[in-house]
Amino acid sequence: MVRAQTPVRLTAATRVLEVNGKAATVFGLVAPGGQSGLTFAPGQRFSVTLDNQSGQDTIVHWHGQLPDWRQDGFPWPQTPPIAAGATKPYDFKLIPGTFWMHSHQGLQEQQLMAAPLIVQDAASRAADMQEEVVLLHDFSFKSPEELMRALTRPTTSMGSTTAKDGGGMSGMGGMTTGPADLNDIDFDAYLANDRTLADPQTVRAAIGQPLRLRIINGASSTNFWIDLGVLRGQVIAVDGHDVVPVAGRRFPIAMAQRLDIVVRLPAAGAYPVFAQVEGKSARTGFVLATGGAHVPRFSATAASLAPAVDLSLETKLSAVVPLADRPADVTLPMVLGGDMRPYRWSLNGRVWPDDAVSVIETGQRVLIDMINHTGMSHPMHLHGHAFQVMAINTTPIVGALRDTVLVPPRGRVLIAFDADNAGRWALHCHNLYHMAAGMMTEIRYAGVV
Ligand SMILES: [Cu+2]
Repeated sequence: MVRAQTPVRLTAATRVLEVNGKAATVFGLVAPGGQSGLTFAPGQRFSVTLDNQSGQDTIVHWHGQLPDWRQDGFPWPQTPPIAAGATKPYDFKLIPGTFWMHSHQGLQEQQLMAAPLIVQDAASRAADMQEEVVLLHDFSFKSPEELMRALTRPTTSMGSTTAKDGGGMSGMGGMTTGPADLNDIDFDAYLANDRTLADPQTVRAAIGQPLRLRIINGASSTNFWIDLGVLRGQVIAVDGHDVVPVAGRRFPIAMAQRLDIVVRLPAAGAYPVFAQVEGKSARTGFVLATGGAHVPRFSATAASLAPAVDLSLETKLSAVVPLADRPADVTLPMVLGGDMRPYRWSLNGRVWPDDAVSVIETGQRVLIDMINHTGMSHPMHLHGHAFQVMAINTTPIVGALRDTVLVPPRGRVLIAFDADNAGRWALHCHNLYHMAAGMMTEIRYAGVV
């Protein structure tokens, strides 16, 4: 039986968090029950009324979902931001998996206007597996505008919690030929579901029972390593799309990516799951514990620095349902350029909004050949399509389906998608500050105006 859905009200709001013992006013995307974000049952549509109570103009992007472009949540001229106090209705077919939503307006994402968007599928529902959703974020008591000004100001004098120390570190992922440059910003805290390791979320789970972690990297400018400690996990999906399971204890997650990891607790006790910042000892996390187990305090500082997030996992991934095997109709070269000084990031030498539009046609198999000429990695996100990773540094793979892929320093990643969603679509670096400094372009279907 198909029931008409009553639209869910999602409120873009402000809220107050306590971080490191201090109050901070941030944004949120809040469901009627007060929880962050939305969870949909199998077969439900994204029938939502977005109520903008944030006090600012905003627009919210349904990251990884495949709506009509006018509902995608990008501030095109045809789809302007929602004014403060206004509402906007949405209705589109959902695809199952771990997704998220975030503001695509200015730098609001840094102020935590981000939340999970979970769509259960019938099989995982039937398995009745315990699930936990964890949204990671980076946090600063400074405003994002202040952080951006520190990055773009011409001098190099920067405060300790604002700017990077400038040194960078050697890439350890085997992809780089020169020093990699990590972490544009030194944040005041890193959050897992709004909490630090001083007061982490504790999830109670039974011994031996499978537990599905849906981990979302909602950070604006931070790549993490997920460290399961003594637990061993299996990655079963990335960016909401099922992969042939990959086992391990440490997995990289770039900005905007998601990892679905199944773990089991081997015995009574408390098991921390850390998210450690690449190039740093700083970490956040949460705790899995059996009923009644004592949960000790876990340090927010790891014993050693984490290496650069790399493509070590990517090379092992393959989609459960890959794209059909067919030749490409068009290949779009995409050169990732730019530098820290001046702080400007480009695609094919152009800086948004002065970008060169790539025009494609419905029905084409499109390749994008991304070549990174910079000393930083860039998590590249394409709106409106799931793409498959086809080659890493010219080595072909039958990779994962994704919506965001990391292109390492001086690395090269080839992706493919089928042009089946006519519209205007953004392709951009998901480092918020790189995007704001120009690393964005448009892929437009011929005939769309
Ligand atoms: Cu970037």
